[in-house]
Amino acid sequence: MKTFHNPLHALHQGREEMFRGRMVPCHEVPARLDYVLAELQRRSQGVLFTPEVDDAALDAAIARVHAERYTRFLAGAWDEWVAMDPANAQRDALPSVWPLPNRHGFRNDVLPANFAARLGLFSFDSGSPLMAGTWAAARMGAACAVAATRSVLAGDRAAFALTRPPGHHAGPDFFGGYCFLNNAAIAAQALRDAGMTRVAVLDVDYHHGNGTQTIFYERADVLTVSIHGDPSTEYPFFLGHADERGDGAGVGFNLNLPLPRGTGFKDWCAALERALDAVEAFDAQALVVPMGLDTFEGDPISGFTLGSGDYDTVGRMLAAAGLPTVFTFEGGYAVAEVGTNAVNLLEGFCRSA
Ligand code: Q9C
Ligand code: ZN
Repeated sequence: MKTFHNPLHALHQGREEMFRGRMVPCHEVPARLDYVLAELQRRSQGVLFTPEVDDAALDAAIARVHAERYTRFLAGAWDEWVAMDPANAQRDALPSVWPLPNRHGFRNDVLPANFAARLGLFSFDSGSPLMAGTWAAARMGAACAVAATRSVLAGDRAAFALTRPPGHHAGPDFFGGYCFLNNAAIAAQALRDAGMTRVAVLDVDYHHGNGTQTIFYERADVLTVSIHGDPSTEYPFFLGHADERGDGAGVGFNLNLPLPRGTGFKDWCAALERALDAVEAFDAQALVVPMGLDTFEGDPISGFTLGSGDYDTVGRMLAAAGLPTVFTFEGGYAVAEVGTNAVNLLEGFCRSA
Protein backbone atom coordinates (compact mmCIF):
# COMPACT_ATOMS: atom_id res chain seq x y z
CA MET A 1 0.00 0.00 0.00
CA LYS A 2 1.25 3.47 -0.86
CA THR A 3 1.65 5.89 2.02
CA PHE A 4 1.47 9.64 1.48
CA HIS A 5 3.14 11.28 4.47
CA ASN A 6 3.21 14.91 5.49
CA PRO A 7 6.70 16.44 5.35
CA LEU A 8 5.47 19.51 7.26
CA HIS A 9 3.73 17.73 10.13
CA ALA A 10 6.25 18.78 12.78
CA LEU A 11 5.49 22.46 12.12
CA HIS A 12 2.43 21.71 14.23
CA GLN A 13 3.77 21.01 17.68
CA GLY A 14 1.56 22.10 20.56
CA ARG A 15 3.12 22.65 23.96
CA GLU A 16 0.21 22.29 26.38
CA GLU A 17 -3.53 21.62 26.32
CA MET A 18 -6.11 22.71 28.88
CA PHE A 19 -7.28 19.76 30.97
CA ARG A 20 -9.46 20.04 34.08
CA GLY A 21 -8.29 23.45 35.14
CA ARG A 22 -4.63 23.16 34.34
CA MET A 23 -2.27 23.02 31.42
CA VAL A 24 -0.86 19.56 30.67
CA PRO A 25 1.66 18.47 27.99
CA CYS A 26 0.06 17.80 24.61
CA HIS A 27 -0.72 14.18 23.79
CA GLU A 28 -0.82 14.81 20.05
CA VAL A 29 2.95 15.01 19.41
CA PRO A 30 5.12 14.78 16.26
CA ALA A 31 6.77 11.56 17.48
CA ARG A 32 3.48 9.75 16.83
CA LEU A 33 3.90 10.11 13.09
CA ASP A 34 7.64 9.47 13.23
CA TYR A 35 7.01 6.10 14.89
CA VAL A 36 4.53 5.08 12.20
CA LEU A 37 6.88 6.14 9.43
CA ALA A 38 9.81 4.26 11.01
CA GLU A 39 7.73 1.10 11.41
CA LEU A 40 6.53 1.26 7.79
CA GLN A 41 10.18 1.40 6.72
CA ARG A 42 11.38 -1.25 9.17
CA ARG A 43 8.79 -3.73 7.87
CA SER A 44 9.02 -2.58 4.23
CA GLN A 45 5.27 -2.00 4.21
CA GLY A 46 4.53 -0.33 0.87
CA VAL A 47 6.19 2.69 -0.73
CA LEU A 48 6.49 6.14 0.83
CA PHE A 49 5.57 9.34 -1.01
CA THR A 50 5.11 12.97 -0.15
CA PRO A 51 2.00 14.45 -1.75
CA GLU A 52 2.18 16.35 -5.03
CA VAL A 53 -1.03 18.31 -5.35
CA ASP A 54 -1.14 21.73 -6.95
CA ASP A 55 -2.38 24.66 -4.85
CA ALA A 56 -5.56 25.28 -6.82
CA ALA A 57 -6.68 21.64 -6.71
CA LEU A 58 -5.85 21.41 -3.01
CA ASP A 59 -7.73 24.58 -2.08
CA ALA A 60 -10.72 23.38 -4.13
CA ALA A 61 -10.74 20.00 -2.34
CA ILE A 62 -10.59 21.69 1.08
CA ALA A 63 -13.34 24.14 0.07
CA ARG A 64 -15.67 21.24 -0.76
CA VAL A 65 -15.73 20.38 2.96
CA HIS A 66 -14.84 23.52 4.93
CA ALA A 67 -16.44 26.98 4.96
CA GLU A 68 -14.46 29.73 3.31
CA ARG A 69 -14.60 32.01 6.36
CA TYR A 70 -13.15 29.16 8.46
CA THR A 71 -10.18 28.39 6.20
CA ARG A 72 -9.51 32.11 5.81
CA PHE A 73 -9.48 32.37 9.59
CA LEU A 74 -7.08 29.42 9.96
CA ALA A 75 -4.74 30.72 7.27
CA GLY A 76 -4.33 34.07 9.02
CA ALA A 77 -4.79 32.98 12.63
CA TRP A 78 -1.16 32.96 13.71
CA ASP A 79 -0.43 36.44 12.35
CA GLU A 80 -3.52 37.80 14.07
CA TRP A 81 -2.56 36.11 17.33
CA VAL A 82 0.85 37.75 17.27
CA ALA A 83 -0.66 41.09 16.21
CA MET A 84 -2.80 41.04 19.38
CA ASP A 85 0.36 41.12 21.48
CA PRO A 86 3.93 40.58 20.25
CA ALA A 87 4.56 38.44 23.35
CA ASN A 88 2.07 35.93 21.92
CA ALA A 89 4.78 34.81 19.49
CA GLN A 90 6.14 32.73 22.40
CA ARG A 91 2.78 31.09 23.20
CA ASP A 92 0.37 28.79 21.41
CA ALA A 93 -3.11 30.18 20.75
CA LEU A 94 -5.93 28.51 22.70
CA PRO A 95 -9.58 29.59 22.81
CA SER A 96 -11.22 30.50 26.11
CA VAL A 97 -14.65 31.86 25.16
CA TRP A 98 -17.36 30.27 23.01
CA PRO A 99 -20.72 31.36 21.60
CA LEU A 100 -22.93 28.50 22.82
CA PRO A 101 -25.67 27.88 20.27
CA ASN A 102 -29.38 27.14 20.66
CA ARG A 103 -31.23 28.53 23.66
CA HIS A 104 -28.30 30.58 24.87
CA GLY A 105 -29.03 33.07 22.15
CA PHE A 106 -25.44 33.89 21.30
CA ARG A 107 -24.92 34.93 17.70
CA ASN A 108 -22.54 33.20 15.34
CA ASP A 109 -23.52 35.11 12.21
CA VAL A 110 -21.55 38.25 13.14
CA LEU A 111 -17.82 37.70 12.73
CA PRO A 112 -16.13 39.37 15.73
CA ALA A 113 -13.21 41.71 15.06
CA ASN A 114 -11.58 40.47 18.25
CA PHE A 115 -9.27 37.54 17.42
CA ALA A 116 -9.79 35.69 20.72
CA ALA A 117 -13.51 35.79 20.03
CA ARG A 118 -13.04 34.38 16.54
CA LEU A 119 -10.76 31.67 17.95
CA GLY A 120 -13.73 30.60 20.09
CA LEU A 121 -16.28 30.97 17.30
CA PHE A 122 -14.35 28.50 15.15
CA SER A 123 -13.60 25.88 17.84
CA PHE A 124 -15.23 23.69 20.46
CA ASP A 125 -12.53 22.97 23.03
CA SER A 126 -9.40 24.38 24.64
CA GLY A 127 -7.32 21.28 24.03
CA SER A 128 -6.24 22.05 20.48
CA PRO A 129 -3.40 24.57 20.44
CA LEU A 130 -2.79 26.54 17.26
CA MET A 131 0.70 27.80 16.42
CA ALA A 132 2.80 29.31 13.63
CA GLY A 133 2.93 26.11 11.56
CA THR A 134 -0.56 24.74 12.18
CA TRP A 135 -2.08 25.93 8.94
CA ALA A 136 0.85 24.80 6.78
CA ALA A 137 0.87 21.38 8.46
CA ALA A 138 -2.89 20.89 8.27
CA ARG A 139 -3.02 22.05 4.65
CA MET A 140 -0.26 19.63 3.63
CA GLY A 141 -2.20 16.94 5.52
CA ALA A 142 -5.21 17.61 3.31
CA ALA A 143 -2.83 17.21 0.35
CA CYS A 144 -1.93 13.75 1.69
CA ALA A 145 -5.63 12.87 1.79
CA VAL A 146 -6.12 14.09 -1.78
CA ALA A 147 -3.03 12.23 -3.02
CA ALA A 148 -4.13 8.99 -1.33
CA THR A 149 -7.57 9.39 -2.88
CA ARG A 150 -6.07 9.91 -6.34
CA SER A 151 -3.96 6.77 -6.01
CA VAL A 152 -7.09 4.76 -5.19
CA LEU A 153 -8.97 6.40 -8.07
CA ALA A 154 -6.09 5.41 -10.35
CA GLY A 155 -6.67 1.77 -9.45
CA ASP A 156 -4.75 1.06 -6.24
CA ARG A 157 -6.77 -1.09 -3.86
CA ALA A 158 -5.86 1.15 -0.89
CA ALA A 159 -3.69 4.07 0.17
CA PHE A 160 -2.70 5.67 3.47
CA ALA A 161 -2.67 9.38 4.30
CA LEU A 162 -0.16 9.53 7.14
CA THR A 163 -0.51 13.00 8.57
CA ARG A 164 -0.97 15.05 11.68
CA PRO A 165 -2.65 17.06 13.07
CA PRO A 166 -5.49 14.52 12.81
CA GLY A 167 -8.83 15.43 11.26
CA HIS A 168 -12.00 13.60 12.26
CA HIS A 169 -13.16 16.04 14.98
CA ALA A 170 -12.94 19.07 12.64
CA GLY A 171 -16.28 20.17 11.18
CA PRO A 172 -17.31 22.48 8.35
CA ASP A 173 -16.26 25.56 10.33
CA PHE A 174 -14.68 24.45 13.59
CA PHE A 175 -11.55 22.86 15.03
CA GLY A 176 -11.21 20.80 18.21
CA GLY A 177 -10.01 17.43 19.49
CA TYR A 178 -6.52 18.21 18.07
CA CYS A 179 -8.08 18.45 14.55
CA PHE A 180 -8.19 21.39 12.10
CA LEU A 181 -8.99 20.06 8.62
CA ASN A 182 -11.06 16.90 8.24
CA ASN A 183 -8.79 14.76 6.07
CA ALA A 184 -11.20 11.80 5.97
CA ALA A 185 -14.10 14.02 4.87
CA ILE A 186 -11.90 15.66 2.24
CA ALA A 187 -11.01 12.19 0.92
CA ALA A 188 -14.66 11.04 0.92
CA GLN A 189 -15.79 14.17 -0.91
CA ALA A 190 -12.95 13.87 -3.42
CA LEU A 191 -14.05 10.29 -4.14
CA ARG A 192 -17.61 11.55 -4.70
CA ASP A 193 -16.41 14.34 -6.96
CA ALA A 194 -14.46 11.85 -9.06
CA GLY A 195 -17.65 9.93 -9.75
CA MET A 196 -17.95 7.34 -6.98
CA THR A 197 -21.70 7.53 -6.35
CA ARG A 198 -21.76 6.11 -2.80
CA VAL A 199 -18.88 6.49 -0.35
CA ALA A 200 -18.77 5.05 3.18
CA VAL A 201 -16.70 6.38 6.07
CA LEU A 202 -15.98 3.84 8.83
CA ASP A 203 -14.34 5.60 11.78
CA VAL A 204 -12.45 3.26 14.14
CA ASP A 205 -10.85 5.92 16.36
CA TYR A 206 -11.69 5.65 20.09
CA HIS A 207 -13.46 9.01 19.92
CA HIS A 208 -16.64 9.68 17.98
CA GLY A 209 -15.95 11.26 14.57
CA ASN A 210 -18.19 14.23 15.26
CA GLY A 211 -16.73 16.45 12.54
CA THR A 212 -17.27 13.88 9.81
CA GLN A 213 -20.78 13.10 11.05
CA THR A 214 -21.72 16.78 10.99
CA ILE A 215 -20.25 17.37 7.53
CA PHE A 216 -22.33 14.59 5.93
CA TYR A 217 -25.33 14.50 8.30
CA GLU A 218 -27.94 15.60 5.77
CA ARG A 219 -26.62 13.57 2.85
CA ALA A 220 -27.55 10.16 1.50
CA ASP A 221 -24.49 9.80 -0.75
CA VAL A 222 -21.93 9.46 2.06
CA LEU A 223 -22.64 6.90 4.79
CA THR A 224 -20.91 7.77 8.07
CA VAL A 225 -20.33 5.01 10.64
CA SER A 226 -18.38 5.41 13.88
CA ILE A 227 -17.40 2.90 16.59
CA HIS A 228 -16.36 4.77 19.73
CA GLY A 229 -16.44 5.26 23.48
CA ASP A 230 -19.94 6.14 24.70
CA PRO A 231 -20.20 9.95 24.62
CA SER A 232 -22.08 9.89 27.93
CA THR A 233 -18.68 9.44 29.54
CA GLU A 234 -16.16 9.92 26.71
CA TYR A 235 -14.92 12.83 24.61
CA PRO A 236 -16.39 14.58 22.56
CA PHE A 237 -19.38 14.14 24.92
CA PHE A 238 -21.97 16.14 22.97
CA LEU A 239 -22.35 13.93 19.89
CA GLY A 240 -22.02 10.24 19.02
CA HIS A 241 -25.16 8.70 20.52
CA ALA A 242 -26.90 5.76 18.87
CA ASP A 243 -30.08 7.73 18.12
CA GLU A 244 -28.27 10.10 15.71
CA ARG A 245 -29.37 8.60 12.38
CA GLY A 246 -29.06 11.59 10.03
CA ASP A 247 -31.34 14.45 9.05
CA GLY A 248 -33.44 15.30 5.98
CA ALA A 249 -32.19 13.37 2.95
CA GLY A 250 -29.53 11.89 5.24
CA VAL A 251 -31.90 10.00 7.52
CA GLY A 252 -30.60 6.43 7.80
CA PHE A 253 -27.12 7.35 6.54
CA ASN A 254 -25.37 7.88 9.86
CA LEU A 255 -24.70 4.99 12.22
CA ASN A 256 -23.16 5.41 15.67
CA LEU A 257 -22.00 2.37 17.61
CA PRO A 258 -21.06 3.67 21.07
CA LEU A 259 -19.46 1.16 23.45
CA PRO A 260 -18.81 1.49 27.17
CA ARG A 261 -15.38 2.45 28.46
CA GLY A 262 -13.52 -0.79 29.20
CA THR A 263 -14.80 -2.63 26.09
CA GLY A 264 -12.46 -5.39 24.88
CA PHE A 265 -11.72 -6.79 21.45
CA LYS A 266 -14.53 -9.35 21.32
CA ASP A 267 -17.31 -6.79 21.78
CA TRP A 268 -15.46 -4.22 19.67
CA CYS A 269 -15.27 -6.79 16.85
CA ALA A 270 -19.01 -7.41 17.05
CA ALA A 271 -19.51 -3.67 16.53
CA LEU A 272 -17.12 -3.75 13.56
CA GLU A 273 -19.20 -6.57 12.04
CA ARG A 274 -22.32 -4.42 12.40
CA ALA A 275 -20.50 -1.47 10.86
CA LEU A 276 -19.34 -3.56 7.91
CA ASP A 277 -22.87 -4.92 7.43
CA ALA A 278 -24.10 -1.32 7.16
CA VAL A 279 -21.40 -0.50 4.61
CA GLU A 280 -22.40 -3.54 2.57
CA ALA A 281 -26.12 -2.76 2.76
CA PHE A 282 -25.34 0.78 1.56
CA ASP A 283 -23.62 -0.73 -1.48
CA ALA A 284 -20.63 1.60 -1.13
CA GLN A 285 -18.24 2.00 -4.03
CA ALA A 286 -15.37 3.20 -1.88
CA LEU A 287 -14.42 3.28 1.77
CA VAL A 288 -12.61 5.85 3.92
CA VAL A 289 -11.23 4.66 7.26
CA PRO A 290 -10.29 7.34 9.80
CA MET A 291 -7.73 5.14 11.52
CA GLY A 292 -7.28 5.96 15.18
CA LEU A 293 -5.11 3.62 17.22
CA ASP A 294 -6.32 5.00 20.55
CA THR A 295 -8.48 1.88 21.03
CA PHE A 296 -5.20 0.28 22.24
CA GLU A 297 -5.09 -1.02 25.83
CA GLY A 298 -2.07 1.14 26.59
CA ASP A 299 -3.54 4.42 25.36
CA PRO A 300 -3.13 7.11 28.02
CA ILE A 301 -6.37 9.02 27.29
CA SER A 302 -8.76 6.29 26.12
CA GLY A 303 -10.63 3.29 27.54
CA PHE A 304 -10.81 0.27 25.23
CA THR A 305 -8.46 -2.70 25.60
CA LEU A 306 -7.43 -3.83 22.11
CA GLY A 307 -4.03 -5.54 21.98
CA SER A 308 -1.35 -4.96 19.34
CA GLY A 309 -2.10 -8.32 17.69
CA ASP A 310 -5.78 -7.42 17.32
CA TYR A 311 -5.04 -4.71 14.76
CA ASP A 312 -4.02 -7.38 12.24
CA THR A 313 -7.53 -8.84 12.57
CA VAL A 314 -9.08 -5.39 12.20
CA GLY A 315 -7.15 -4.89 8.96
CA ARG A 316 -8.28 -8.26 7.63
CA MET A 317 -11.91 -7.54 8.49
CA LEU A 318 -11.75 -4.15 6.75
CA ALA A 319 -10.22 -5.75 3.65
CA ALA A 320 -13.10 -8.24 3.52
CA ALA A 321 -15.39 -5.34 2.55
CA GLY A 322 -13.66 -5.63 -0.82
CA LEU A 323 -13.65 -1.87 -1.46
CA PRO A 324 -11.11 0.69 -2.67
CA THR A 325 -10.01 2.15 0.66
CA VAL A 326 -8.37 5.38 1.84
CA PHE A 327 -6.93 5.31 5.37
CA THR A 328 -6.29 8.54 7.28
CA PHE A 329 -4.17 8.67 10.43
CA GLU A 330 -6.18 9.94 13.41
CA GLY A 331 -5.62 9.34 17.17
CA GLY A 332 -3.33 6.97 19.07
CA TYR A 333 -1.35 8.36 21.98
CA ALA A 334 0.61 5.36 23.24
CA VAL A 335 3.44 6.88 21.25
CA ALA A 336 5.97 4.03 21.35
CA GLU A 337 3.35 1.48 20.23
CA VAL A 338 1.40 3.53 17.69
CA GLY A 339 3.69 2.55 14.81
CA THR A 340 3.41 -1.17 15.49
CA ASN A 341 -0.36 -0.97 15.88
CA ALA A 342 -0.88 1.09 12.72
CA VAL A 343 1.33 -1.12 10.57
CA ASN A 344 -0.25 -4.28 12.02
CA LEU A 345 -3.61 -3.00 10.77
CA LEU A 346 -2.31 -2.00 7.34
CA GLU A 347 -0.41 -5.27 6.90
CA GLY A 348 -3.46 -7.27 7.94
CA PHE A 349 -5.43 -5.38 5.32
CA CYS A 350 -2.83 -5.95 2.59
CA ARG A 351 -2.50 -9.67 3.32
CA SER A 352 -6.25 -10.12 2.84
CA ALA A 353 -6.84 -7.57 0.09
N1 Q9C B 1 -6.34 15.00 28.75
C1 Q9C B 1 -8.27 12.36 18.53
O1 Q9C B 1 -8.08 11.23 18.94
N2 Q9C B 1 -9.36 15.43 25.16
N3 Q9C B 1 -8.60 13.37 19.37
C2 Q9C B 1 -8.67 14.48 25.92
C3 Q9C B 1 -7.10 14.24 27.81
C4 Q9C B 1 -9.32 15.43 23.75
C5 Q9C B 1 -8.78 13.14 20.78
C6 Q9C B 1 -8.32 14.96 27.29
C7 Q9C B 1 -9.22 14.12 23.01
C8 Q9C B 1 -9.17 14.35 21.52
C9 Q9C B 1 -8.05 12.69 17.10
ZN1 ZN C 1 -9.28 9.62 19.21
